[in-house]
Amino acid sequence: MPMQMGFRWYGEGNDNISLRDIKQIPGVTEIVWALHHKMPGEIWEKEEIAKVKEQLDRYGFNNHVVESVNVHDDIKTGKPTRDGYIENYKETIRNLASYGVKVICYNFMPVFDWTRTDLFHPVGDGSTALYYEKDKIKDDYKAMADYILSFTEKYNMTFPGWEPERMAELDRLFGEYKDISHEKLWANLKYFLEAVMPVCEECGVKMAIHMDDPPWDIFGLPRLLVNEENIGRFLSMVDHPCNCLTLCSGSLNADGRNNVAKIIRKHCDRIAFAHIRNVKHFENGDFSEASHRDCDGDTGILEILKAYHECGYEGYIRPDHGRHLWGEGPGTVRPGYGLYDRAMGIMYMLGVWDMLDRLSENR
Ligand SMILES: [Mn+2]
Repeated sequence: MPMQMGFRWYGEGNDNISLRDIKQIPGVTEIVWALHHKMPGEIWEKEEIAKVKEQLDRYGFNNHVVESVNVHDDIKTGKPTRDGYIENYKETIRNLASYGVKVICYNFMPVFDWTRTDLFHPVGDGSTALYYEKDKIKDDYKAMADYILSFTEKYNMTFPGWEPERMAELDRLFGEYKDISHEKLWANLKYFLEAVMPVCEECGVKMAIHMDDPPWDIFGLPRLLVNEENIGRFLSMVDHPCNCLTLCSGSLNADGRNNVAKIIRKHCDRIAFAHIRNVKHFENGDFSEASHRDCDGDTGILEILKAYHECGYEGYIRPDHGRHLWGEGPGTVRPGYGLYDRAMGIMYMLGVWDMLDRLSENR
């Protein structure tokens, strides 16, 4: 069985890209989906899951991968109320599994999900891409949240992890994380995983944690999934075959010291879901997202694909963010989730993969 190619889709009425469009991209068998109206901590009900499955079935797509079932902040901060939210999470795992879901992507980042300073930054060829300007992420978290939310209001779209309801409570949230050190966050992550692993095992579901994006502390908030050493710690801390990774090449390589291919070779058996994204670094620490072609960025896409191929990777994979092209921009696409560049990313990956197959057959 080869790797299984997916495409992230925000759902009927919530994404300008249709399943019909996606069907025309060669090689895509998986729709990476979610119930985006759900707040962290809410149970995903069977009827809602069934509805999405029906939509995907019509096009012959699998629903095996969900991204994301977000973890409630009370679990991350270890409040007494966490046990109730963990019970809800278990119920969601059971409900998802009963409709065929096999991998749940999630993250354990405090307060903020992915973070960028410009969502539509000119790349130089007429396209735009997500961009991170290091100097802009210092102490003023409110300015950054306002910037992201200005897109939400202007274009009437919400971004996963940036729900206005949560952002309205930033001061309260920051207060709750005041005493949460790296070690406390590790302990709370362990507590959560040890609680859900028996359900995962019983249902055949893998929990696949996404790397922190970017892979360093921001606004004084601790981040854990940031490098090879911490990934090793995470996997041995809860050494269970259902405790897996969403290895996001772009997130990790935002720190140029991370060698993603090396991490793949070391932990391939625990990677349930692969995100392929290319990042271009600038000398001052800024970075821009780039096309999936190896030479357009610094992530080492060819070496990464070669590592997956050598390991006989049979898990799920998808292009991660792409640039916005050919008329795509604010109001027509979600930042990073246009149609064209991700479709080209898929063709690039499949081209490399097919050739690696051919070369290994002839060996
Ligand atoms: Mn990713």
